[in-house]
Amino acid sequence: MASRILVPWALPEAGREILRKSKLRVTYLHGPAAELPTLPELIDAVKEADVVLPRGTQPVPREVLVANPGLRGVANHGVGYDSVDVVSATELGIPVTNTPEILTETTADLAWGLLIATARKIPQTHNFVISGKFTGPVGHPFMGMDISPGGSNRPKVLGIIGFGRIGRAVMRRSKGFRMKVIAYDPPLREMIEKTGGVEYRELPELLKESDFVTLHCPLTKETRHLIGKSELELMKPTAILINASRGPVVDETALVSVLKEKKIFGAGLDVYEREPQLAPGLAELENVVLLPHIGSLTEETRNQMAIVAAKNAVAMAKKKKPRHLVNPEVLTRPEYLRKVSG
Ligand code: 8YV
Repeated sequence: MASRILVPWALPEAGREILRKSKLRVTYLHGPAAELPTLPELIDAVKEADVVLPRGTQPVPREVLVANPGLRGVANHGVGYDSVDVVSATELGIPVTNTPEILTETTADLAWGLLIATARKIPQTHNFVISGKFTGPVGHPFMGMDISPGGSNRPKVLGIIGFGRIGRAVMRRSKGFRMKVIAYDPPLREMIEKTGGVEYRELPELLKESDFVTLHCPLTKETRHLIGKSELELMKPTAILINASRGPVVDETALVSVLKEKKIFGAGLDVYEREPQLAPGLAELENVVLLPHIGSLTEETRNQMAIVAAKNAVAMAKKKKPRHLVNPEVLTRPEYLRKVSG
């Protein structure tokens, strides 16, 4: 009997084509307007699947993983996999894959777009013009912040938290703005110190020194609320925070109060602590730019992510070792070996 792949969302056509060509049995589970299934619906559907291909950020908790003892793969459509209970998956002998590298440059572009839009109040001034209020020269409250050395000829300091592929891609883009780059990422300290054009800083020093702080770390128990009230209060009153990583890295309620009190200049967010809900008061602030998690949202990138996730799913459905395993230790677990030997 052909293996079964469950896709609990509206996977782009490029991915569907890979699944069609695999001749495996594929079930799509989502609403007419691409609404995601509820957790109970997902748990029910997984009972009839060998592999599940969730959308990035779509929760795959332990309840889903234990619903089918025969489940032998989770192929995540996304580089971040905090939405999947990987510890339980490994324990249950279930390999988990992601889609790295493809979206690195696309997400770094978006982080820069968010940084420039926040520093120069682009959405606010756009709304001002389209509302018919532009009747002559403008000044406060649209006064922006320089990213390049600007009038003071002082190089601005870019503080990168998380120096993985996307963090490094953000650094590459800073060259054009002649910025001084500092970075914080304890596991990658040695690499940072060996990398030209960037200096290592401990977190408090980075927060005090930076004109722009940009987050590019995965969401883990170490990075949850890495940026809370005390960290935000170390930042300069002229500083800007950018988050295109994961919402819970920042204590969003603390951020709202710091922004309300104008203790920092502004924030640009693409992700939220209780996504898609926003912390109370965030949407009312004038010193923020808020995007709906579009970091990787380009045609080319999402199609390529769909292709890679589909290929990972097909490999695991065919009991082959997939690329982009995030829990390679699963390959030696008896629970996994039992599933793929049968
Ligand atoms: C989402 C992302 O996964 O890759 C990630 O980690 O956050 C995004 O690309 C995206 O929403 C795709 O489903």
